[in-house]
Amino acid sequence: MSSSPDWLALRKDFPILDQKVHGRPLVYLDNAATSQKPRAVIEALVRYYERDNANVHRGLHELSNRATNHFEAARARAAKFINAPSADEIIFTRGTTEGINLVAQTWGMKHLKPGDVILLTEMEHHSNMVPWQMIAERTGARVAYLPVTGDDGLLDLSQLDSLLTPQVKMLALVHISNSMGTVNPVEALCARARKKGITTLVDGAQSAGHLPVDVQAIGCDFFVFSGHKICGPTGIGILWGRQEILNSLPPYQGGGEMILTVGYDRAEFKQSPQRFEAGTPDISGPIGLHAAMDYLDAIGRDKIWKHDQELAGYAYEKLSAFKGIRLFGPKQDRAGLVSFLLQDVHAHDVVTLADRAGVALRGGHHCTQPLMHKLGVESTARASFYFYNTRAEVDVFIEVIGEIRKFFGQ
Ligand code: 7TS
Repeated sequence: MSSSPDWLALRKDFPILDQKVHGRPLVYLDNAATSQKPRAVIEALVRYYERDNANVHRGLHELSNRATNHFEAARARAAKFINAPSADEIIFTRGTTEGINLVAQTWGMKHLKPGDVILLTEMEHHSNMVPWQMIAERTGARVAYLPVTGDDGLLDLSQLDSLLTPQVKMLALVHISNSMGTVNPVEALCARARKKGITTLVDGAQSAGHLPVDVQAIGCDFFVFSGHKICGPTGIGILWGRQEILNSLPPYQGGGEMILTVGYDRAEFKQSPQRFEAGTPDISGPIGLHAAMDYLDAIGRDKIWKHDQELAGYAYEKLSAFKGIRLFGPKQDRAGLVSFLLQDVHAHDVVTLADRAGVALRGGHHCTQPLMHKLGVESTARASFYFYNTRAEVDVFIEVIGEIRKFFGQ
């Protein structure tokens, strides 16, 4: 399929978008926080609960077999979605946050010792920062950061060599920044780390549903993302890790399903993925996520990416024309979001007034508080796009920002 998708027809797959908010047509530009769900995903969830609901992996009856088959088919689909070599390397989590916590607590407890360094970047989301700070505290390791150059939201790669010391054991970094829209050169960074024997984790929360992802091409050791940001349900995410690493790690939580045998004193554990999936999992989540991955790949993530970038580029260009506006993130090659501040107007006021006009934005530190501090701001306003957004919606957004400026006498 080389022709351009019919974006307006696709938009009709999302029932939620067809509504008014405060009397104005909803313009949903908070996709970096969570995406909306197409009918195909909603129907997959309903179908599962209406026909197949049973616990997985333990029943010998028909419904349990069906539920298990759907659940495991979703795992295989997730492997294909990111070109993982094996479905056994796919662990179902609650989301990106849980995936990173799982790696920090299992890999970190096994491999980190006093004096070791976990290298992050200054643009990490709190969920790729706090779990490492916590494990550093417990193991005596230390967290270090690859700096961001400034408002352009780029990594200062000139510092990399001096930061990649022999003490660095883990490089964990974000693929696409949720507050800046930066697309980081993860392949090159993982290759540099790998040469030095450093384990790598890539936070794909903002990338997995927006561009084609190939974990083998990226060359990382772990990759994490959330279902709810890629048209899937909330409460389900994916952690991919290399099989040899996963099977060498201690379990994350103990309980049913993750054991081979249990005695009163000790237990033996299964291999990945069951090793990391104690208890009854979220079953409908993977099934909904399966439908979401099918839906996105039927469109083509290469096309989604182009559409995202076009909308963000257009919005960035229009916003640049406003006098006194401060724009964050790279001028070129940005992902599908724009982060900005109007002169002397708090980001929360922008978001509240935009909401009155039906435009859903996000204002705040975007869970990148240290980066905001570094840039000398408390918060920014952010518009984040997805394939169901249109140029006409960007025009509404720009018009509304213009009205807000007038309201503040600008
Ligand atoms: N990493 C990045 C880069 C993110 O953008 C987010 C969520 C997370 C991790 C955490 O994902 P979760 O699904 O486990 O919560 N980002 C945002 C955001 O930008 N606005 O709300 C949530």
